Amino acid sequence: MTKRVAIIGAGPSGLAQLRAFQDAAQKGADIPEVVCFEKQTNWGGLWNYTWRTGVDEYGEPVHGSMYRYLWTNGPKEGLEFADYSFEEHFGKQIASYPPRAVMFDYIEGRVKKAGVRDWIRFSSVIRWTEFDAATNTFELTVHDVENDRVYKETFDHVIVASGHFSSPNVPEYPGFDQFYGRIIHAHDFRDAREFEGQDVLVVGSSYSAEDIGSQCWKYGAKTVTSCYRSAPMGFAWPDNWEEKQGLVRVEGKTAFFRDGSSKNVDAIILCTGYRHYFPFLPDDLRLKTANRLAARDLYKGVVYVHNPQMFYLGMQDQWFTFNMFDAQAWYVRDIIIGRIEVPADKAVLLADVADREAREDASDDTKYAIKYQGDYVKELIADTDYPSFDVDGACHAFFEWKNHKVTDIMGFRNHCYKSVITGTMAPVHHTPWNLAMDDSMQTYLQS
Ligand code: FAD
Ligand code: NA7
Repeated sequence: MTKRVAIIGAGPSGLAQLRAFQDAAQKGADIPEVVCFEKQTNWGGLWNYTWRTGVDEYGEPVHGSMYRYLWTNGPKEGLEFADYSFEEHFGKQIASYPPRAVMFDYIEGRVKKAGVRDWIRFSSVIRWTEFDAATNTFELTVHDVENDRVYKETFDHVIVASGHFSSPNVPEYPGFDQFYGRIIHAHDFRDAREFEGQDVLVVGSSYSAEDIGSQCWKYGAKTVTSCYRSAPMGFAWPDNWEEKQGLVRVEGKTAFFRDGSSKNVDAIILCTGYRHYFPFLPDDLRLKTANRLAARDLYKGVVYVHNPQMFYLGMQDQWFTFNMFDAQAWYVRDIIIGRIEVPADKAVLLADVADREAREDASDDTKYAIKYQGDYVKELIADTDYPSFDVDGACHAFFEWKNHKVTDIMGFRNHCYKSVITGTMAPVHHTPWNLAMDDSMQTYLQS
């Protein structure tokens, strides 16, 4: 095959795409030349931890939003690769909420085994992409930042796997410029010990607010105050955690809230989400979507309706992650190698998107949303040779996880679930999450 395919990003989505092509090649299929461009010096995307914030050693915006002591915020049984189980990687079943380093090792294990590292050009930032309608090809402008060399290359397909939890959404509130303390976005949060003994305010009521607040609580913040714009998280928080209505303004060290109350705080952490940000794409190729399950303008959640030679992976809001990226990557691979046909009529593609949006909008119930995304995973894997697995079982693990959080928000990570890939039950972890200060892989994997 003479086609050339560019993948932008070697995080879990881009790596899924590499593994999908490698799997087809291993089974004898004719595959295109695949080149993956990764701006960091290593693979793993957000799971590749960095202490850096702001810009990296080359002056590029730091991609990483993960922090020390991060443990998965959902059970690993919901994200396990169908072709590479945790048991295969670690040689035994492990507890259900692994810390970041353990997850990184697992992600890396599969692609090391596949032998695809040579397909990736590291320290290579995609600066610009252009489509030439005359030749039906894309021209990518690449900056090899290590050698400070800019060059252009041509491809038949572009697969954008650059993630969407990196470029922060940073609101400003009156008085921020005069605040007597530190104000950061979750993207720049690294080590909770920085806030030991402090009164911390987290703004937002989603995953980052919950987990960064919990991290600060675990590592010794004096108090945690969280505040919401739309709806409270509503968990049974510990005594020194108070949930308040929306932030209105700050004055000196005092934060004022919508219900008229106020609180003195030392630091403000904006857990206000992220933006889909593609500075390397022109208007006609750039995805513009909210963070939702039915991402806008993506047929089957992956094919860009305005140019079906271009694909996006992992652009949805996520209950399912790694196994959904796999389902998407196998599907995109099969389009590229001619096993799956994309309808030529753009109206059909748009109708598919509209149907997905309508089905998502039909309910705001959490169980419905989890099942909706599970059904999406099933829909894609039904059309490819990605190993079939018990998606409903994974949904069930998510339902249980949700209940465990309601029962005990600081203890939900002490529960364990059954693998839908190997059928084995995870062991109970040796130390409850709130007491496990050492999150090294060595300590976590001790029986
Ligand atoms: P990313 O992991 O963001 O990878 C994108 C890659 O693209 C990066 O390596 C980046 O350097 C590269 N890139 C970007 N722009 C360019 C460019 N111009 N040129 C070249 N390369 C580029 N998911 C879970 O399943 N469980 C969790 O517990 C969990 N916790 C999370 C905690 C935090 C704080 C965050 C922010 C996310 C979390 N997630 C979690 C979700 C996370 O989005 C996915 O797990 C996963 O990392 C997404 O993979 P991705 O490859 O799509 O994107
Ligand atoms: P999310 O899930 O997109 O949530 C963003 C939160 O920020 C949400 O509660 C928003 O409130 C809130 N928000 C957004 N803008 C504002 C302003 N201007 N003021 C106050 N609050 C605001 O992002 P997360 O970072 O929590 O999670 C992203 C991923 O990281 C997730 O997949 C996890 O795995 C980790 P709203 O409800 O919209 O009113």
